[in-house]
Amino acid sequence: MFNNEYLVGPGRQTTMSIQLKPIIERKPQVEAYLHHHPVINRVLQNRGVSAIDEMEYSLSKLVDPWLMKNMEDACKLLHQELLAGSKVVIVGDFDCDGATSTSIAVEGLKALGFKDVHFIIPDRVIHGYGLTPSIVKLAAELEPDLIVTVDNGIASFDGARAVAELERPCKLLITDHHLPADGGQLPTADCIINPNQTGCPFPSKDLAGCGVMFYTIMAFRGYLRKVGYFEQMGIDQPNIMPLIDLVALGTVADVVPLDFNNRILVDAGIKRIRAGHGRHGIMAILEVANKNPAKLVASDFGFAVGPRINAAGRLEDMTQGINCLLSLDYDEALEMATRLDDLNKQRRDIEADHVFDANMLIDQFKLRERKGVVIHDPSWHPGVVGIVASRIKERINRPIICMTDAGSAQEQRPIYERIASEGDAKATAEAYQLLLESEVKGSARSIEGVHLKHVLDHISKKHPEILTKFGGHAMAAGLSLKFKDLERFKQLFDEEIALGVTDEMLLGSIEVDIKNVGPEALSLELAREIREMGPWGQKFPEPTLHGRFKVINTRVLKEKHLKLTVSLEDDPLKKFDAICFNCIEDGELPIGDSFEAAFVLDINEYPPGNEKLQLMLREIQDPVLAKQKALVAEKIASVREETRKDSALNGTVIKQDAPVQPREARINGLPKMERDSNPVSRLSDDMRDIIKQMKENTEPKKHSIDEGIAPF
Ligand SMILES: [Mn+2]
Repeated sequence: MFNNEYLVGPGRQTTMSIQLKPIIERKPQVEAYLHHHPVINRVLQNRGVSAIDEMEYSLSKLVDPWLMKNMEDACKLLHQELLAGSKVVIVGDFDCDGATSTSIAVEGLKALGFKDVHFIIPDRVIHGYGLTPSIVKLAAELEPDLIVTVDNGIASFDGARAVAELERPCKLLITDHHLPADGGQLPTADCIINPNQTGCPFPSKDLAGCGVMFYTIMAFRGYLRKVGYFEQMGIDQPNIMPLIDLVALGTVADVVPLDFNNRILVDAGIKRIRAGHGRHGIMAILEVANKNPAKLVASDFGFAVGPRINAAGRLEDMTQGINCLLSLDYDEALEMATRLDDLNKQRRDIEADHVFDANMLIDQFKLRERKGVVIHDPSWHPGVVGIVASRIKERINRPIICMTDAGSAQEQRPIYERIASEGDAKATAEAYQLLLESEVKGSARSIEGVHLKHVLDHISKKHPEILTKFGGHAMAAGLSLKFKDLERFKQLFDEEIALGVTDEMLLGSIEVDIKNVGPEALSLELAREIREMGPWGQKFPEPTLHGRFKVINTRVLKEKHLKLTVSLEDDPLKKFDAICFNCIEDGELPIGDSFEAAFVLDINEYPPGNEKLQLMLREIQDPVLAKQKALVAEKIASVREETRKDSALNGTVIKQDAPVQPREARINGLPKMERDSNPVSRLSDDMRDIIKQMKENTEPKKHSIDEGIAPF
């Protein structure tokens, strides 16, 4: 093996080291010859595609909805309620999958004849996730005859009981895609549709919540056709295809694996939008996001549309996102999309602010020395902690939990702070007791190989008193606990992760399809072909290549992205445009430098109408850069340490989990440099200065009197 460890600076007294992530070439899963282009052939083999028609997506190849357990019962129930003229309340969820599922349910049921359809979305802070008794209470105010959950409900035992106990009788249809509780127990409902419930033969287990609801609508339409409903009513069978763009959006935004069935759904949605037939809401969001609908790819749902919808659920109320998706008027939709875009900008600012805080806590408390990291800041926004956890995970590559006072601690902390400021010791102690008993909650993100839900299961089995609530998947989870147990939980989480994690896992790796590609792999034609072969996404990744390059030219864009002209190391004459996003903090690439990179083939369309190949560099690997990066990281850590000392001198001690000053006071206590409204770009400037200084200091010395002379 090659030595990929670089110590910082010769002879420096430091323990900091930077290791390059190994680049791993994916192995072919099949041997079949699939495509005339060797790159695409290998990409498909790597993904286990066994015949080329698996890349031809047609709705006729969708898995049969009648394979879903209880589908017949669900249709009978819906038919009964339709004939009875029932009032339906959809209970959705506050993320993009929940919003698209809700929209599909509302629009689909109305299209099939329901006249009185309403929806409610729980508030993340007030009700929490799922069909909770409090959301049932809210739904009951609308006097429904039928409650339909979408993208939630499979583990809502109390909520289902609350529906059964309603004074006014109300049926319950649960549709969900999440895993049932440990042991497979299900809540009591009139009918449950979920491909992941025990005994459901539906083969595609990766449907998102929106996919499950779309399947229910699809089956129900078939059922109504079979019983002659449309004939009796003298109406044409309604077209449900206009729902497919919602299915595509929710499926990509929920990051479920894009298995064959999901790729068919996503592809159909993308084609509809590319042809200009997307719904007003989605078209309007694409417009405010500056995306050309005719060139839409799956990742645009994940990076452009999804975040704008999600911003509503994070900062205000997902009803805004759903109203935009359901809007029947383009101008109205555009107005709503503009509002969503504003919310998304706010979300980005809040996120940058929190990420800055989190980085500071990590450096200050040397949290990189832990295997599993838990950080808590009472002022963080509960709708944003999940993204903050994702960002920090990318940086430190460890399982991480970001927590805030979203539970009862949010009410208790200001009370405690007020009493404490009044100076009555006894009252303060009592208020602090109440604060200790109150609840904090957070969002967890994991790395490859660490199953978060299992980790939390283990902790909960060994220490049943610690976690008041938790749930989730392998890569993401949510949890609540009492503030008094926080320090102990930090320890337990670290220990539990340490049991299963290896150094290799903490280092991470980069997977590519082909290593050391030559010029034949770098063409606009291939880039176009790859784009047309999509959708690419979760568990069916966009083709990623690896090559060795030489820097011909570099230019910094918007103070954070690097635009380069490069050539392949072995072929210096052919030049290629390349771009690397958000990499300026990593250091500089000198002209003439050689580096390795993992990249995807991207098409740059600026100026419009002029398509050019652009290599989108996902990861640059260069020993020189790695050294710089380590130096920069160390320098930044020391700047932060000084900042902390300064703010301590100013009387604003930032101490984790101690009673914390109101946010404004804290921010005002920081030196000017750190208080820029956009700390990320601010930091970039600092770092460029540091890099510049460093370069001056590491310029090869012409000669040195010490050189070659023994110290004795
Ligand atoms: Mn979902």
